[in-house]
Amino acid sequence: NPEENPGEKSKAGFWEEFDALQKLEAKVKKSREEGQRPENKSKNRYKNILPFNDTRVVLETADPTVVGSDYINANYVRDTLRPDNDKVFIATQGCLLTTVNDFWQMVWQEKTRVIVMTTREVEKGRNKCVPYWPAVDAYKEVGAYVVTCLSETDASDYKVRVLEMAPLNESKKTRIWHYQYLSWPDHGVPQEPGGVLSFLAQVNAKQEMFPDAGPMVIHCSAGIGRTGTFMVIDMILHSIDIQGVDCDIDIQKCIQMVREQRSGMVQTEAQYKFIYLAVSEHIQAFNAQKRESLDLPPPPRTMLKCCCLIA
Ligand code: PTR
Ligand code: PTR
Repeated sequence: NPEENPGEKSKAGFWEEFDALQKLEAKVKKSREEGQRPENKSKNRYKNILPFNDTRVVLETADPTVVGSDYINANYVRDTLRPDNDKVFIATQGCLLTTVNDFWQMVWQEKTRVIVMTTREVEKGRNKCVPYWPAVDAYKEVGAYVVTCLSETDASDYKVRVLEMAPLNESKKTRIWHYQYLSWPDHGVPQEPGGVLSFLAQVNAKQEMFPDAGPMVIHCSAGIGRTGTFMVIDMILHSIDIQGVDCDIDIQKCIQMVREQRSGMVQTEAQYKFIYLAVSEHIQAFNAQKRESLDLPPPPRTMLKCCCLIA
């Protein structure tokens, strides 16, 4: 609806749209066979959060004699609504002790250079993800690889770690950037989207420094709630940056498309609303920047309101 203003969308509006998505999701029937294998049970953090088979990441170093050894709870996710967006993500759960080596195998084979972690290791006294990286200046052997932490820097809402990864028996090595967002409140959403938007800008700037890099890996605890929220925001922002604010922005459709690749992406109505707020704020910033480059005066307040219309 072109008259809709996300900032003013009624509570019922968000609830209805999110509820419609939940009903559609219940109808998706796709195989999760690999995740359901008894051999892979210990590799799933939550027994009800399993990857679809058709988009799952298959580990290349699997032992063909060991059933399930090519399995990790991770899916490729891309914006299939926009063929011009060739960015591929991997969405995955927070590592368990049993999956740390598999996680690093995935990072190596996929040529990932940027890892985004949107959870703390422990929240409300519950383990959300084991620390799969070493402390600063230390190293950690992870299966066939060794990972060293070269540095750790604190930013306002996040930490950045520069890691170096090398196969144990080869001299080649790769740097990997680990961005951990720390300001996501337990069981909630941030009050305003500014922190997440500037975090995403940093993460994307790093990813773009490596044109040959593989998919960015994003994870939280289950790899669906916060991970889905970050991915959907990123996809929509990318569309706006390429096509301008007149492009067709449909948050509900975008979530549905992403859920066809990993189920349950965007878990709560609050996360759904947060995506609206983030997109709205980005549109305002985008328009302000455009006006500045055209040397136009700032718009009057009513105009700003129009600028955040979602078509
Ligand atoms: N289905 C869960 C619930 O309703 O509690 C979804 C959920 C789970 C939402 C955990 C948030 C959760 O918190 P966190 O993202 O901090 O793990
Ligand atoms: N069994 C958990 C639940 O439904 O509450 C699974 C779960 C846990 C789902 C965390 C989502 C969660 O949030 P996130 O994907 O953001 O880690």
